[in-house]
Amino acid sequence: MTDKKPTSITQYYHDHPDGPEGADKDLFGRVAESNRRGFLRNMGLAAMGTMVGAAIPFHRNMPSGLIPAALAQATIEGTKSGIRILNDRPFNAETPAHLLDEDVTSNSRHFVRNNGLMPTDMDADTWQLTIDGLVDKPLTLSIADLKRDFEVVSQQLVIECGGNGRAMFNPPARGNQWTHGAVGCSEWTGVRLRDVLNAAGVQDTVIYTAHEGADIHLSGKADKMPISRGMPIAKAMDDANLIAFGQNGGDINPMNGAPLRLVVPGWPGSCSQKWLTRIWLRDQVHDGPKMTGTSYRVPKYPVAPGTKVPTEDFEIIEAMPVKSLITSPETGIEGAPRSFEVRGHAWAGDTTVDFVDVSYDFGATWQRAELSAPANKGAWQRWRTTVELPEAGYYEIWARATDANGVSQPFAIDWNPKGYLNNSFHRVAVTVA
Ligand SMILES: Nc1nc2c(c(=O)[nH]1)N[C@H]1C(S)=C(S)[C@@H](COP(=O)(O)O)O[C@H]1N2
Ligand SMILES: [Mo]
Repeated sequence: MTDKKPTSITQYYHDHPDGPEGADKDLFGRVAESNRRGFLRNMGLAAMGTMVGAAIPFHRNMPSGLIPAALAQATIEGTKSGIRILNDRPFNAETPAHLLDEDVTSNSRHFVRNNGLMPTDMDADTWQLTIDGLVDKPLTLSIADLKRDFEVVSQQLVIECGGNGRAMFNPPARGNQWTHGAVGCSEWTGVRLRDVLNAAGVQDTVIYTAHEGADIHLSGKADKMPISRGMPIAKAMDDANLIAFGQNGGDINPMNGAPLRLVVPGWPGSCSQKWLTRIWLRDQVHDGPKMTGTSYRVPKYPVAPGTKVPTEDFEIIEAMPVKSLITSPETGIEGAPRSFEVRGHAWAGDTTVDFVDVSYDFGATWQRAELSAPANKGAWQRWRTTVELPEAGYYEIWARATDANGVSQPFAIDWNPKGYLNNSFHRVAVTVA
């Protein structure tokens, strides 16, 4: 038990001298991994009571390891609003589609996907980034060094989790049950990854990057990383990638990787390492945590739903597929007028969106939407159109984007074991008065 009065559950777990496991043990009397019900006892009960601001009459029924919803909410209070929490430890939250209506996603509405616990120290003044491995000159840079030695640019960039849409898989796929909202397009400020790699001198033998961050493994073990992914060097040299220290004109939201993160648009969000401390250049495909097995990997061939696929038949996900989101109207509205604007965003991995079509008759007919060019490479594109519905009743609005290679979103996608890459149409329910 720490003697300091904790101000939040995150801080309590962070500050505990025996790490998160010790915190669980103090609060619940046993570690969270246990399936049995624990008790909030003595000091744990007192600490929890202080944190929720009231006594907990039914504390004896609280499952071991349960973080009260009030506290999960409190950890994001003031920095996130309206986002839907899927999991509190590690913390994962998605943004309802209608809250993604802004052209540029505000900090408070950018989804959060954490594989571990946030770092305790996120001080921009002392932060250091190391570039090493197969480079001519290993570099250790502060954020001030980055700002001084490299061109600083701001770009709107899409980050989408590879598992966005997983909730619609049948049979269900394990993992966070993202519906549509594990995507965002903030304006990120930083330096180009390419410029920094060039300054270090990329050797000819390099084929892959490896990214490391300062977040903490759920076990609390210092020698374990929650996630460390990488990408082929050709993708790393794309000038859209940033080593970012700013989000939407201010600091990066702590949950989105402050004070320094990678932003790699178009590829699974997991390539965009948060709380970035190291980029290591390698002569082999990176094999860090969440690079191997079935993580961010899909079968090389279509499989029937529910099939067990041998791990050697999986390949690493690269560019994300073409996709669109309806951000207005909000799904479930009742009493809509016959005519209203339908709008949203569309994006397409490493390419751009050519057109977006909208249907209100379950896909029998489609009307073409107006579509804007991306603000810059890696940004999503705004689309809008006005629909005129023939009479009162229940309708579904569907949106379907087609990319510059002529590839369209499907009605339903091929199932895969981990539920990645679901780019089926977004459907919104509307009842007309
Ligand atoms: N250090 C670190 N970086 C990380 C992760 C993480 O858990 N730790 N999650 C990754 C995943 S899976 C995604 S989808 C994106 C999400 O970025 P966001 O939380 O800013 O939305 O961050 C990536 N970078
Ligand atoms: Mo992700």
